[in-house]
Amino acid sequence: MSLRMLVHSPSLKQNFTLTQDFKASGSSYHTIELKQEEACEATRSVYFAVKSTNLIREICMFISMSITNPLKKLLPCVILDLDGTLLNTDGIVSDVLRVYLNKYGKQWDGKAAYRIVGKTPSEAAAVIVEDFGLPLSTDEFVSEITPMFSAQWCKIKALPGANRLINHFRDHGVQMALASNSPRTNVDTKISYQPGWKESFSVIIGGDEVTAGKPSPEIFLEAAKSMNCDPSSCLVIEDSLPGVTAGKGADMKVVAVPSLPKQSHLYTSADEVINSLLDLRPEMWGLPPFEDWIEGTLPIEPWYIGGPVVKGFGRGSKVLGIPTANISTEGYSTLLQEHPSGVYFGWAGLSMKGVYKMVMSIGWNPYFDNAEKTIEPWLLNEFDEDFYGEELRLAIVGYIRPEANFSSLEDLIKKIHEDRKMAEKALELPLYSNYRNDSYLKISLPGDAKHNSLFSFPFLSSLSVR
Ligand code: ADP
Ligand code: RBF
Ligand code: MG
Repeated sequence: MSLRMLVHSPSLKQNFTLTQDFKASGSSYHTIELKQEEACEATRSVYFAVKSTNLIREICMFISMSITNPLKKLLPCVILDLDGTLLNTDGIVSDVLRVYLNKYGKQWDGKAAYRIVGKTPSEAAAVIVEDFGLPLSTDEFVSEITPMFSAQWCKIKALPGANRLINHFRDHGVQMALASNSPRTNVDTKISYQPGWKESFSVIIGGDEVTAGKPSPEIFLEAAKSMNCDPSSCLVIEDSLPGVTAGKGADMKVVAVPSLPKQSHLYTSADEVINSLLDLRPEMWGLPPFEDWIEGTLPIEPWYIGGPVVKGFGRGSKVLGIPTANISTEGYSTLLQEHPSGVYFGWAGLSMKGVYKMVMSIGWNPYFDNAEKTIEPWLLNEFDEDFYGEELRLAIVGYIRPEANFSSLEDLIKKIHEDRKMAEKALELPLYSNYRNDSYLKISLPGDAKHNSLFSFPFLSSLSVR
């Protein structure tokens, strides 16, 4: 599709006519790459995201703004939070607090996590000491807990999509800053375990390097200043509410990626709320689009999960006409915590039967608002009968979209059938089809010696994650 635009540049006192082709990218957005040869001495690129239907007015406004300052750097700068945004810190925080509170005869139930996310260490400590009625001062608590946290930093994993995002922006010359409420030395230590991160940021600021941490905008304003970037040209990516408040207070664009579930309705001041870094569309913010989406699907680092098929909510076939073979999530809480909710696809190996294409959701099924995070794999094959109790192995190789709510059951069903089509087609691509032969899926197929041993010792089936 071609788009003709009349663009006015107040600074150059001229009108320009630009013709651009739409380039399909992702599922529901089109990307336009605009080369501004007419307006600038050097060729520069600006990226736009438009929903296929509208927004031509918005495109013209955006171009007009860019050409107003033709000599100014056009690509926005990106400011990233660390804990909960790039690093999966939440699991470590819970693990440490569980052990620590046990010493005082208290139980960590995860609820306090909602009150400490995004806070500075001493603010978070005050919340814990008060909530659990601990018999010590905030400072004493901090000095006891700090070494326990530090011992875990080497184990913190990058969140899904974090390395992809950092590499993408670095390779496209987008300036990035890291702005964290954690003290600077903690930030430095934490990122030292993540290859390539330190060199990717042109600015790193810790909470102790400013007079007030988030929600004060100071840390973001400081980061923008150090990058020589106007605050209005900065995109902040943040998981916490204090961080979003700080970003908006700094007059920046803010994309929120809440790290705790079922919180997105609280992030009303953010410019956009996404479910995970996999859902970021840089072109919506004038940044170069990701180029790794293939036919509406995103290849991911494959992950594996398996176990005996158990009873689910009892509504897959009955309510939706879409059976989903649930596997027991017992023992997989870490694996489930590590993977963002969403719609994924891959291959499913079923003992005694074979290997099939599979599309699944992982999460809380917003339409039904489940209390528990579950995996709902739909095997793309007609079976004559149920297979409860059989060993099911999944290789999850690609991502399609975040879980969504729908205004009717019909809409949910329609969308799941679209997911099915997309997965069925994508799994034919060599990139994904090769995993069909993964030995993990075949370990328990008939005639396989390992199959027999697995089923002679049923307890082994609970060890099937790798
Ligand atoms: P539940 O709520 O117990 O998971 P569902 O209505 O979702 O029940 O149906 C899932 C069950 O249906 C699976 O456990 C499996 O035994 C059976 N089944 C039959 N065909 C399929 C299929 N194509 N994909 C997944 N499960 C299937
Ligand atoms: N449930 C939702 O509430 N929102 C979704 O976006 C959603 N997407 C799904 C996509 C696929 C491919 C599958 C298999 C299921 C999806 N579900 C979703 C889950 C569905 O609600 C669930 O399978 C039933 O509730 C049965 O437990
Ligand atoms: Mg089910």
